[in-house]
Amino acid sequence: MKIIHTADWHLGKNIEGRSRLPEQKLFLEDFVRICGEEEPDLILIAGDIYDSYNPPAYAEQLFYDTLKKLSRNGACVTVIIAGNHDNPDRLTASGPLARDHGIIMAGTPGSVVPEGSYGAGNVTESGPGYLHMDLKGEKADLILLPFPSEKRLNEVFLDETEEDLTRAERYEEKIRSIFADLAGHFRPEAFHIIVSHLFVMNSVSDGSERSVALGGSYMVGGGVFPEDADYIALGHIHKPQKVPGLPRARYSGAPIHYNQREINHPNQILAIELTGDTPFIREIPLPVYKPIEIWRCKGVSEAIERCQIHEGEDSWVFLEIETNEYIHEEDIKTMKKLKGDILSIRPLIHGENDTQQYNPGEAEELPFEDLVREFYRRRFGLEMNPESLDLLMDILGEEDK
Ligand SMILES: [Mn+2]
Repeated sequence: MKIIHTADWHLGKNIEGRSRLPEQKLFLEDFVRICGEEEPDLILIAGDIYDSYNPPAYAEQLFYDTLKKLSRNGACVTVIIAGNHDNPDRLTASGPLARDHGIIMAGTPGSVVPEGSYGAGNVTESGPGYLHMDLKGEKADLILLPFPSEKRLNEVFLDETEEDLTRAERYEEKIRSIFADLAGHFRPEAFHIIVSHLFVMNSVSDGSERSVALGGSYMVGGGVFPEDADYIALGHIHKPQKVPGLPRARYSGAPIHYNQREINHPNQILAIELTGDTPFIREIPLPVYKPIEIWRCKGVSEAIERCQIHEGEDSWVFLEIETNEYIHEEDIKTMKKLKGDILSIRPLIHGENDTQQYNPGEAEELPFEDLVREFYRRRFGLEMNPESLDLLMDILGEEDK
């Protein structure tokens, strides 16, 4: 059985208010082409299809158009789960119409995929969180766990764990027991596949999902997964990676660099051949459709010169200028006229921006409020206004309750 695994498309996502749609279109064209060449039996999209609960109409249109092409008239089954950025109900609303194209969707933990035919696939049995499928003479048993926020889990699965555990421990315990229970439905003669969108410990975070650990779910250890899974397709972390100690679990990573912290990641999708023994996993590289660059210049004239040299090049630029004075509006206009895709121009006042470099361990120790203030200072070169900070702390406090 041949599988293609991808995740974290974030369709509709912008950068500093500028659309990434042209890049997303290029990726989807490549994805359709690669899947046409590879001819997988199964495509797994492990969450964060869209970037927001209310994706723009063009993003939805792009998604549906892509799904239709991927199905090769139903020859390939595509399985989609919701990530934390997706609206589960909205994502799966088209489910009944999508069935003929071999598309299976799960929005929330515990969703039941109706039995019946999905293109070339036939779901012969299903229940909350799992399904059995016949697919071109082979059998595949799937466990689908869309983004398991604490809230979504509590709505579906009852909590019977011990009182003396911390919330994070209780959460991990719950995830472990969900997988263990669902693995009880694995048939010995079938391939065992898990698709989920969550943060597994020891994964190297890229920064962009850090807030999620604060806003509704926690990291879990790799031990939460059942041992007899043949492949575990994960989404949520944008840097492609293996989960330490779990050779069969992978994050495919995002197909596009979505912020400055992601620019050194490779972009790729994964092709997996399941044969009954160890899965054979192949990384299929994707091009960087439009690179994000950080230019640090010594003074305004150097910055203008650099804009001239790179005039007309297709890249996003964060421009940092070392200076002791105010950057004049005229100079900013000149730079932006030369290089249209400058996302921000940030003055680096001498001696102020190189202070306070935390080691990762140190930063973990600091109160969240201090980290936010420091982040804001570094990002914008300004103090965060106290009202905004209070509001943020209030919102996070409510989340805790
Ligand atoms: Mn995510």
